[in-house]
Amino acid sequence: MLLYKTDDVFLVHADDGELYRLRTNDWDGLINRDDIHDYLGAQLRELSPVGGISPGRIPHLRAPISSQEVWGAGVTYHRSRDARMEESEGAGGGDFYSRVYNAERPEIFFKTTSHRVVGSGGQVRIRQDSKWNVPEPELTLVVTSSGTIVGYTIGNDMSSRDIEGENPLYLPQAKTFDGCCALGPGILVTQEPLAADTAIDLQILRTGSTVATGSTSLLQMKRPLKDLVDFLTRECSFPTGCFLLTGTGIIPDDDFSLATGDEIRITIAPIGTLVNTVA
Ligand code: DO4
Ligand code: MG
Repeated sequence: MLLYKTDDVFLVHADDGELYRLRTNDWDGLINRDDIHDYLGAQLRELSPVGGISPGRIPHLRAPISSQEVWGAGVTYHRSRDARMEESEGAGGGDFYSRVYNAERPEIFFKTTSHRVVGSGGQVRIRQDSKWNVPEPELTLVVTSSGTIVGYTIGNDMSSRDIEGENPLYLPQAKTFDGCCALGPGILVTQEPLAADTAIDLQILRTGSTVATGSTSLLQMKRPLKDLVDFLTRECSFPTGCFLLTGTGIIPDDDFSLATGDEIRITIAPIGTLVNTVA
């Protein structure tokens, strides 16, 4: 089932195709439940479907986050390793990426708190002091405070490639700035792992025309999702759970940079499409 946060209510698009309005208004409490799947199932049995709203056009949709931090895993796909080795070659940083790709310990970095996150339909930003900016379309895990993966959403880890490439120590500036992350449209709550061949697709439109596309699948990911979560939660506690972006396998060609007004569409079919424009 798919869980959506809106300005005033939380909605569930259930497997019967209907939308239901939850009675709770505690998002933190809800998405931090290890038993959220069963809890929602029990709630739905007591609720009546909401009429008049199409699941594909939910009004006042918000990012599915409240007080959680967003973290990122990096260099989890070949494509990401290669692109970053190239962009940082001049700075002597190339070797770090192949080393982390092959190491037991993954790259994990703090991305942002929720106030820099937008939902589907919101505006992401590019840094004004950067000339080379890309979206990073990433499967994103919803992790509870016990370290359990209870759901999946779509994330866009907006990144400044020239700042990252100039010096690996500039990573926090390349990754964290206002409007640096989008999450949504909702959370897929499931007890089943996602299919191994789940596809991630990117499309970028400029004044209505497609200017970049890309596709990958979870088969291309180097590390099991559980390993990423285990490293993240080893020495960090998350009182209300957290989100973990799992890395990008799609990087547009080197001559591409985002521009104001671009529309970024990221699709992971079981979850939906995350749509954002660049402010
Ligand atoms: O080390 C740079 C960032 C890696 C990243 O964000 C990714 O691979 O998705
Ligand atoms: Mg990334």
